[in-house]
Amino acid sequence: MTAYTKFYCIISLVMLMTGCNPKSTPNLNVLFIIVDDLRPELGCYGSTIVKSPHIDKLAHESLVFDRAYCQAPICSPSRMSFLSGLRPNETTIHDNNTPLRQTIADIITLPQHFKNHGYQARAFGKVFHQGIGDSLSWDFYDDGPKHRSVYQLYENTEINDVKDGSKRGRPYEAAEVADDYYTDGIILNRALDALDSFDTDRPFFLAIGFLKPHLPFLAPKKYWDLYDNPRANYSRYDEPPIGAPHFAMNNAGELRNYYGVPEEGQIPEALGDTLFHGYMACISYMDAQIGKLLAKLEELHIKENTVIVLVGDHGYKLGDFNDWCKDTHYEFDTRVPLIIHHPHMTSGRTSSLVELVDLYPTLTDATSLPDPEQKMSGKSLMQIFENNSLSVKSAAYSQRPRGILMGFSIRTDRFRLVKWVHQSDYSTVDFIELYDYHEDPVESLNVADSASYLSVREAMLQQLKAEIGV
Ligand SMILES: [Ca+2]
Repeated sequence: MTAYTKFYCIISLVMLMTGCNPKSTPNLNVLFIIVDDLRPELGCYGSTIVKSPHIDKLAHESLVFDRAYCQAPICSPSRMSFLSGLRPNETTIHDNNTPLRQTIADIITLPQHFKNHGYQARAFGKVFHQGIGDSLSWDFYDDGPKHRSVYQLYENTEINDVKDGSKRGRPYEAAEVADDYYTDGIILNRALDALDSFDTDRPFFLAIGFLKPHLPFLAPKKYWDLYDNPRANYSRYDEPPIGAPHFAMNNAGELRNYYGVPEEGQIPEALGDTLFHGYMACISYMDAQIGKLLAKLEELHIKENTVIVLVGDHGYKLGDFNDWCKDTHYEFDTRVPLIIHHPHMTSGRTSSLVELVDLYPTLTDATSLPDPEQKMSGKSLMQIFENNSLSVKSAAYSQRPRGILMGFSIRTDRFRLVKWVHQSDYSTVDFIELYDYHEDPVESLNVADSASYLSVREAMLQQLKAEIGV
């Protein structure tokens, strides 16, 4: 029982003694907002480039986690982890195609747990990965529309007729259309309808999966017009870490699937400028939808009874490390935005190390539900609301395969170690990376083989073994 749960029990006891029935206290709703491929590129995280006023306003009323890390730096493995409360080595899901129940058939997912406790559980957009949604988790879910289904300009829809069938469409678009011509406006409308139609005598667990700023960067032109060559104001780190293995980067693999992007070699600077602009435009577009969602909560007078979580499923590189997109163990790809608004708790920010796998026990704790009778690999973060300097764990972990290898990363307050082992035999170590953020905040140098770091390396390997078993 955490301090927060104890607090709630004491309140309930006082209510009983004073004649109030605690059962008349309604359970808190949960609004769970997952944003696809959003790194902490937000005003509330210090970005001076992006315009994100609505998320910034939410952050001002919330606890902002400055050091939150995903457990896998790509979409589905990350989501499967935090929606199940298990780590990737426990879900054994490392791709975007494997359905949850194929590997952990009897798991009670986070939304399913709330549904089992009387909540109305609905999902719209990309919550689980699209196409492999989990019907047991919800009363109702709709995981459309897809990323690539809503080009608006003829020049881009026409590409579908002329491009190589293995290619996707153009990686960006700015059409003069209303918000709901593109994906996130459509998802927002479905979410607003859901909020209007929930029974008012039962709490809800509403999950919204916004698709932007995931590729392709499609957003109404008015959001592109908020920026004028924004990359000119961005200081990027051009080179990957010295001493890192060649396979650590992902070579912009996902981006190269799109029309007009070279299949190898450098991403041209002019194209990079447009893509950077598109990522910022898509954040502002998604941010505007979140503004409408939060305004609806206030209009319905339910914000005061609702826990709101906003999270990115993993980070992103925008030419950083001479690379694009996600899928590495480095800070750009594993560090995510995490904002939790609790109507009964104070706002603020914390630099406590936390993981997305902590969301499941945090939300049960935040709503005073019991934990499910199954393994929970995360920890409740509710105590951090009471003491924002509190440390609930000493490290964050991530996992990602690369070819025949599997990479396991441990990130502590000061260091990150990545251990690359053979997938067929985890005892066979291929490569070790170690970064010291006090001496090298941008991960420019792998010091794993430096004599002065041997004791750090050994201690982190032991901690990884103890926690993850590798
Ligand atoms: Ca994603």
